[in-house]
Amino acid sequence: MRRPFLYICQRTEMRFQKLPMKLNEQELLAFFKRHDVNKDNRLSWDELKQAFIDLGVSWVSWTTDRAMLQADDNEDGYISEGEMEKLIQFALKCKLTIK
Ligand SMILES: [Ca+2]
Ligand SMILES: [Ca+2]
Repeated sequence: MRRPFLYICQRTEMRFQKLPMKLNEQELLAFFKRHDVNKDNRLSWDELKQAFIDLGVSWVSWTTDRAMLQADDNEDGYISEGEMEKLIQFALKCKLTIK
């Protein structure tokens, strides 16, 4: 079951208020692309998790699960380039990048 987007953000917001970074959309896109370590142009669960670790997210596995649910449209377990926009919106809406 997918939960409504806003519900997830409300739940996560509190936990991410102290993050040290503030990135805009383009910086986030570049940031996530840098975490495609095997260069297959998509982010696996582990690659995404590492990205959140580097962002300073404290509930990393939880956040990675939620991000996957939101962004992985075709449910293949990877965030492809076409799905990254949703991933970025998730990060921005949940204030993952704001101090
Ligand atoms: Ca990859
Ligand atoms: Ca996918």
